[in-house]
Amino acid sequence: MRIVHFSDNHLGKLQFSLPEREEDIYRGLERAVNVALEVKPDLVLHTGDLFDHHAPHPRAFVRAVGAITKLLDSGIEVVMIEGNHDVGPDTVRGRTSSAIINLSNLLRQLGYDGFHLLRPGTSLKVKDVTVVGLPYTPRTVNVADAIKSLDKVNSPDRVGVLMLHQGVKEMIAAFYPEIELRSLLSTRFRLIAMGHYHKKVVVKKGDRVLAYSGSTEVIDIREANEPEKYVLIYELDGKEIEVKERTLKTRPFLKLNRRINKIKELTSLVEELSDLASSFEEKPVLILNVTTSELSARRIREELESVRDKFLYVRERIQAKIKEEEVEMTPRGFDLTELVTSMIKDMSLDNRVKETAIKAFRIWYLEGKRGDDFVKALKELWEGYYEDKGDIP
Ligand SMILES: [Mn+2]
Repeated sequence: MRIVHFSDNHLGKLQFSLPEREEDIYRGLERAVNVALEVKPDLVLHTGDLFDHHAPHPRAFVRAVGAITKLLDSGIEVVMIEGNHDVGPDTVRGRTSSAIINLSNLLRQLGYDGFHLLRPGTSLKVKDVTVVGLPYTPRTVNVADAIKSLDKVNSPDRVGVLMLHQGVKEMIAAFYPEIELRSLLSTRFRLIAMGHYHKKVVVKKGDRVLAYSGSTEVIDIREANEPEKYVLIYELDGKEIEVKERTLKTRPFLKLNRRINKIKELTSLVEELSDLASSFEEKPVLILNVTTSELSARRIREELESVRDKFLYVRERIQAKIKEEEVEMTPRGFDLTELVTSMIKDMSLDNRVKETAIKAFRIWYLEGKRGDDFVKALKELWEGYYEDKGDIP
């Protein structure tokens, strides 16, 4: 029994507002599908966030259908769960809409029966394996209990496989986890395939495997630190589950942190960037952080102009060092978080509103999220609130 696992393609994301990045992201899914076609598994597990939005652009939908039907046409069963990006509020109808439900309906209308969307209460049996899954479940719901009730389908003569789109505390860093590793280990699942976290993590505990395959392209700029992407392959025939991996080709991402004070250093940085860029087949994305105490940000930007064309996209952060006397702007012992929190608490607002405002402030100030990251974190906050009101079908 062979299983291929991939996740978090985020189709339809127009990263940096670049059509090239939209295309790269489609290719992430297509490359993962090609790996599956090559290794011929009995089953493909997709652990959510196939789409970046619950109402994806038709282009994203068409590409998804094209890729998934390639698998189905070659007799490979596809099992999927919904990630947090695949579902969202349908404000007109006052309920949650799911791009995966729409995909599933379309595939059924086209006559495919090898596509399975798993939700609590449904399971799939293939050979000696039973697969169950949970759609993304926010922290406002007891995720551990939901998993415990899925565990009931497990029988000793079959291999139990669980699919999740959640954060697991001990497996991921700097993310909002909904569950702890021990609550997964207290179940009888032999294989727990996960999505949500965009980096690959494989944990073996005795004869069981817990794994995040990661995303298939760099979706968030924070992934630029480790831009390698994978498809995981599980061989279930022996006593132990054997885990193999295949690296996916992705757009090169370069991240450089430099301290530049002299013009000479600036010129050699530009030369270095030029050499780096031409060492790749495809134009890379460059994330450049420059600190300077001598040069102006404008001077640095002017110099960078000559290499900008060699990259698909350059995101530069130029930080001029603040002089000593400017640093002590806030008196010692002053705690901005405390001040803002008590200000909000004093306001005559609904407690829920106050709580949300405090959380939003903390995301901005303590977690330091900005731009898209900040909007995404706010969205998650808001989705949690929305789901808590019981609007999930
Ligand atoms: Mn994701």
